[in-house]
Amino acid sequence: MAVYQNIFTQIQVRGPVEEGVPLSSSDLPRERDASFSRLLGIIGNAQLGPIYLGWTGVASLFFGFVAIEIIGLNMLASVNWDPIEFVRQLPWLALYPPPPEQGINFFPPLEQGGWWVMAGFFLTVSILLWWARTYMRARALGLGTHVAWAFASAIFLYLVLGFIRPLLMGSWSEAVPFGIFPHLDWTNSFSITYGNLFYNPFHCLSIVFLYGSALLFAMHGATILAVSRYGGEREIEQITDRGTASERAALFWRWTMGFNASMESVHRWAWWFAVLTTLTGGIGILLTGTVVSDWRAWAEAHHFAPPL
Ligand code: 07D
Ligand code: 07D
Repeated sequence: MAVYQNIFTQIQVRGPVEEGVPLSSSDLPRERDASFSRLLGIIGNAQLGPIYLGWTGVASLFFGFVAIEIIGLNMLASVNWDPIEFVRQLPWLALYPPPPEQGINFFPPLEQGGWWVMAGFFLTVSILLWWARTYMRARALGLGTHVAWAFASAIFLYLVLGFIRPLLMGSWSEAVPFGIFPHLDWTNSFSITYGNLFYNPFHCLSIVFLYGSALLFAMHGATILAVSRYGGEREIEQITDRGTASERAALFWRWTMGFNASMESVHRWAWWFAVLTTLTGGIGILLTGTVVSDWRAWAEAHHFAPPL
């Protein structure tokens, strides 16, 4: 056991509540009601609360609740308001967008996708308000707005899937339904309808960045944990009073793969990989059906795939 404790990182020692630098006296009440959760720290150390809500937070939760309510009640109606069946069949229940004959009708009959349009509208408002919250809280703390712009990239893909591309195609019926397996069925049939998404080079790029994000995150998380015995996770000390942690971490990667990112640039790598996953993905979806109707045929024509 002693050997194990040396090989693996020791759990961080829990310090006092991190209150941060008070911005103004009005921020002081937020220092109350903090607790710790080792589970939320994945058996490490994480602080739970207090939370800042503000008007964007309250409004976002409200609209999100309205959206979920519309989706949930429609699903409940689809099983004749039977709560047991609702729970049993939940993963397969759906709220579908309007049928093709409705085109882009912003007010289709409720039973013809009207509920879907409403739920989509409220969900989008909720997500955009949450985005505003990430932007405004960052500015209030004097931070850069990197989190907000990364989130914006995910929202771009979401908007492409459910709003921008359906608009370009002239029909809500192109959009994704709400529902756990129904949205997977949509994903599958989208690929089949447009000639196999594997041959869409932007889908390839998106996969590169998705897999790359997981790899980078694993490398970075593991590296920092591996040097936490030298205080590697204590960023302030690492910046102001460089010890051996970041030097060893850098040396490890230089030895194993010939170069090392810096304490700063590794986060740029991570940011770009994450952002490009949904950005390239969104471009790939935008092109599908609008510019390219069959990716396998497109790939053949562009010598990206051999003739079948
Ligand atoms: C771990 C952060 C926490 C987020 C969680 C998800 C909801 C939905 C709604 C019951 C990594 C919260 C879930 C709020 C509840 C109802 C009506 C993020 C983490 C825990 N998908 N997808 C899932 C969404 C699309 C695809 C799971 C959302 C596209 C595939 C979950 C969107 C396509 C697979 C989910 C969205 C697509 C999934 C787990 C929006 C192409 C799976 C997600 C808003 C990109 C996996 C049963 C997760 C699964 C899965 C949510 C869009 C494909 C339900 C909210 C249309 C192939 N998707 N998805 O952990 O197990 O993300 O499905 O665009 O295999 Mg999806
Ligand atoms: C969905 C961004 C929006 C999410 C937001 C979050 C809430 C929840 C939560 C309260 C995920 C809002 C959150 C509302 C609040 C709480 C708890 C990001 C989203 C704003 N594919 N494929 C991708 C692979 C195939 C298909 C991307 C692999 C088949 C379609 C990714 C394989 C077919 C689409 C990817 C594979 C197919 C994709 C998604 C392998 C199906 C897309 C990236 C190994 C048979 C999407 C260009 C992402 C895309 C997409 C991976 C296979 C279809 C890289 C690894 C061939 C239709 N696929 N795929 O980050 O962008 O999504 O494509 O087979 O639309 Mg694919």
